Amino acid sequence: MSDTATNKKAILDLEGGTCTSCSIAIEHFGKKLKGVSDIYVDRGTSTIQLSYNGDPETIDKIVGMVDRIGYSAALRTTE
Ligand SMILES: [Cu+2]
Repeated sequence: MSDTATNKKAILDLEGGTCTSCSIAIEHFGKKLKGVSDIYVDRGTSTIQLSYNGDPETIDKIVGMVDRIGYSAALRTTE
């Protein structure tokens, strides 16, 4: 899956979905997405901490996945 040399990080603001089962679902489905090397829901700050391949499309997939679960995520920062 991840044969990418670059590993970038992004933080997304998460609206809702911060209870234990939702954050587990987001992490579970997020890890299956191509280009994602690590995903972690920080319930304290209502953010998604993402390590990925740097492709904006990967961010879109995360946002879409969160949306399908019934919550919303928006990109805050990338580095
Ligand atoms: Cu929940």
